[in-house]
Amino acid sequence: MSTQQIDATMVPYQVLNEEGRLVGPLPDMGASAGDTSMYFYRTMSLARAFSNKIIALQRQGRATTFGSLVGQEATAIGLAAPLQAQDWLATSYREIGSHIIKGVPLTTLIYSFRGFTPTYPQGVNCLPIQIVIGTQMLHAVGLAMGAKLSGEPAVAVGVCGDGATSEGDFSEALNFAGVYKAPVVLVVQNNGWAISVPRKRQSAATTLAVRGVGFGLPSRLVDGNDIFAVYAVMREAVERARAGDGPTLVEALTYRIGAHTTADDPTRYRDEQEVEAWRAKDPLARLRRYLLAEGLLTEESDRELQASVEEEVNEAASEALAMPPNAPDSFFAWASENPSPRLQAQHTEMLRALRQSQDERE
Ligand SMILES: Cc1ncc(C[n+]2csc(CCOP(=O)(O)OP(=O)(O)O)c2C)c(N)n1
Ligand SMILES: [Mg+2]
Repeated sequence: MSTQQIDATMVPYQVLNEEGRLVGPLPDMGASAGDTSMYFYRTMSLARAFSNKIIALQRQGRATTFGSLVGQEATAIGLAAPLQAQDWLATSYREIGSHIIKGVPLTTLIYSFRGFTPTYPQGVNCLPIQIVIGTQMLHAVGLAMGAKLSGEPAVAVGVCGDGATSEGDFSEALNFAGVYKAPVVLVVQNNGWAISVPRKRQSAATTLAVRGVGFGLPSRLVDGNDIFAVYAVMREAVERARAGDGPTLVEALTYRIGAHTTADDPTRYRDEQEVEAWRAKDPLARLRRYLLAEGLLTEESDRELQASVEEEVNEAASEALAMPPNAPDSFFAWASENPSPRLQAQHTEMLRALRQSQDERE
């Protein structure tokens, strides 16, 4: 590894600084950089409105436990924006914004947070969120290896948190990706905490990005609250993978402003001062300042945009709340095309238990 390659894992890449001023070149965002910047801003706003809505529904007893997305919108949107339709996405629960970008309807997402098995549309190539910490990194590498074997020009992106990097699955994913030169980008959303465990307890390595070097992977550290930087680094990594040049590890430095989930009280383990310092680096406020200065947004058009985003989320929520619950055993349909005898036995047992509890209620 050259000194330059090590530097890329130590110094976070930044394009838009905390005051919303450009400190690096804007990435190539297609025909209109202005339109794309506004698209990023709207989708980031949508992800925040989505998070606030589900937390409100949870408080009313109408949604399940939910992990706040607030503060991490630039990473979630920036990591998915360079993907094409045939590319695969395998994420955890903190990347709902990435699923929105990939084309999963809001209604489907909200339905899943009512506790029902969602039906992701065929062709969006996005796996449902993974709660078992770290496993989706192996799924992403597997999808990438499959695409390579079948000669499809598809890239896979796997995303996990800082805590997940201590799971064996994370190291195995990096190892397989490197050895098989899989067309995959592995992203770590380092938001400082794994519930109450701080980042420094996950690894003695100076950064998580530098861990990729030991697996022979080009690795990048990026300011995860800077949408342009995340997009630039991801675009380069995705295109490298598509060109047959292999995997990349990306660590995005961000922060979870809210609670881990609706079942968590972060005041018990972290300092309010730390939260305040990160609030000043808010990814949405930063982009907003830039857009206002560029004349792409005004106070009035922003108010309209925020109102339209809220309306979109509210409409999707009304629709999702009116949908009938799917059968409790519906997830068996997704487990395997040819269920094993053991899986069939589990299905039969579940149907029996459901009938029994139904009889007991009557
Ligand atoms: C294999 C496994 N072990 C433990 C848990 C319980 N758990 C849920 S979230 C979490 C912390 C994950 O932290 P991190 O990877 O940093 O993601 P973040 O929540 O910060 O986005 C843990 C330990 C789990 N879901 N899966
Ligand atoms: Mg974390």
